[in-house]
Amino acid sequence: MIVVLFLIIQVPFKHIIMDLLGELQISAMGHEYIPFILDCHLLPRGSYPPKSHILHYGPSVKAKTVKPFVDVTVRGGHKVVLKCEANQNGATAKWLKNNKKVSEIPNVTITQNNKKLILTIKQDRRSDRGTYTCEVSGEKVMDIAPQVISTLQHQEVCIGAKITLSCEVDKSGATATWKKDGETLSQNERIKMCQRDRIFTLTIEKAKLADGGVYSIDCVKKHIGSVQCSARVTIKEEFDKPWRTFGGSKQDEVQEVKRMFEELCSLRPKEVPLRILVHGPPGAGKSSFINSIDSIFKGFISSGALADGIGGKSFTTRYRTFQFQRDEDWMPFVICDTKGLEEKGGMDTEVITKILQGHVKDKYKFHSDSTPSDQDRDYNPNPSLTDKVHCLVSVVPANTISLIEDDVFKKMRAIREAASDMGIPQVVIMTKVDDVCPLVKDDLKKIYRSAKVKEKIEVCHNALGVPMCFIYPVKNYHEENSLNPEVNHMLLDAVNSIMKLANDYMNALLSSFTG
Ligand SMILES: Nc1nc2c(ncn2[C@@H]2O[C@H](COP(=O)(O)OP(=O)(O)OP(=O)(O)O)[C@@H](O)[C@H]2O)c(=O)[nH]1
Ligand SMILES: [Mg+2]
Repeated sequence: MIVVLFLIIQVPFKHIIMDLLGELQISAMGHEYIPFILDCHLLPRGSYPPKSHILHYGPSVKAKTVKPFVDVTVRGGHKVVLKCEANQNGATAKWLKNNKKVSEIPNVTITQNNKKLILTIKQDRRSDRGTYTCEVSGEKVMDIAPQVISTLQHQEVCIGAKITLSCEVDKSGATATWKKDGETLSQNERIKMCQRDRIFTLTIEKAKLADGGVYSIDCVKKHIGSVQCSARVTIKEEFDKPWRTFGGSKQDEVQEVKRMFEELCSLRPKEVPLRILVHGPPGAGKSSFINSIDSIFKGFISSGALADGIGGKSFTTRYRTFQFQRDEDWMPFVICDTKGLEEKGGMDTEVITKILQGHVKDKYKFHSDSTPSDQDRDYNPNPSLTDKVHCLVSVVPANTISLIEDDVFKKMRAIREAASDMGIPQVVIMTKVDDVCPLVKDDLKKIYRSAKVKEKIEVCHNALGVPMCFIYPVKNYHEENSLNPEVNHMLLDAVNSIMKLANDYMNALLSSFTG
């Protein structure tokens, strides 16, 4: 390949004549005390210096110690001679190429004749490309800002993975400031910044959705100048591996759903029925959850527990108990529906506590200003073991979880406390996951790969204090008109876990009676 030696002199009053056919001539105008930079690039014929080689100027240092280079004419493949002159005999000169001592480069010789300082490149080779600087008596003729030689790269990172951004500049002694979306970053447990000579690295462990954005670095060489570069980091909302696996073995979906359903039907508690209570904010999907379980038993979309799409006040106004049937057999468990917890005031906590204790009969009509008492015909003064609740299920909508009033969460925590005092196990059903993550809406199998869903589960865990492992994301049947194995899979996974906990609690109650 034919190469052309480019010599660019960034000096005011200098005049450059270039012959792109392989010849370059530089003529000095004879100004003796003008500061200058000599930047020498050896490039393939016809190409131009890349943009990053454009020089930035820092403040000039005393130049009167040196005369400018004299005129130079260079032909491709020929020798290059760079000359300058000190203002006194015996001045010591240090030649640098890309900030490295030139003496380390075999192709180059340096000579000094009294005030004259000469650098000779024997033959122009690709490796001679670079920036040459002359320092006289420890004073640089001119220094230039650092240049980026390896820039930050745009990247797409899976949530939870490590983000690494690196950049290299051509000069030692620079310091860096990292920014994200224009805000200066500081180090913490997850974010580390390090520098190895000219290489700057930023690492962020366990990437979160909020880590996505534009990262930039500003490399500064004090009193000289600076250079910046930036890159966009995109966080993929899908984990590489699911963060939780569905219960059961990893068979074919339809087979697995059958197996889970059989497991549910084979439940044989020592006392029946096991009683499950759902509670939560209005419109959370409590009734839809019960309908969805009923649909799995019936084999078609059912609507025994009336659900409603108009928000605000609770659509369910009565305490209702639902039992499920498979062919001729009634299942040994019931799920009880309640009205949504009021945002302000009301007797919700007291009423639900009475339900937990087994004092409230089926079809009790909720009143916001009273609790069931032994005067009421729907009051059960002597609840049996099976009238009591054996598992409390809090239903929370994933799509509006952050909009739920604090007072509602307070009530839910108070109800959980009452249940805990009685030793009742607790589970959270997080509904409407399809509304929160398009990934899941398109493919329900991605439920445990979705970063959004995991984030909502964490919010729920923090708001209610229920361990993450007892929070089940589900999608209820709400718009479909036929069953779907993936919806059933999620629902059965949750229901099987609820029934195991309830059965376990029933066994504990029985052994405390007998023991
Ligand atoms: N997208 C989506 N919508 C749901 C889901 N579950 C329920 N819905 C819808 O949410 C709305 C409220 O559902 P309900 O089951 O009536 O909620 P609820 O908790 O019983 O409400 P109240 O009885 O009023 O306290 C209805 O329009 C349902 O169709 C779900 O998993 N995904
Ligand atoms: Mg309801």
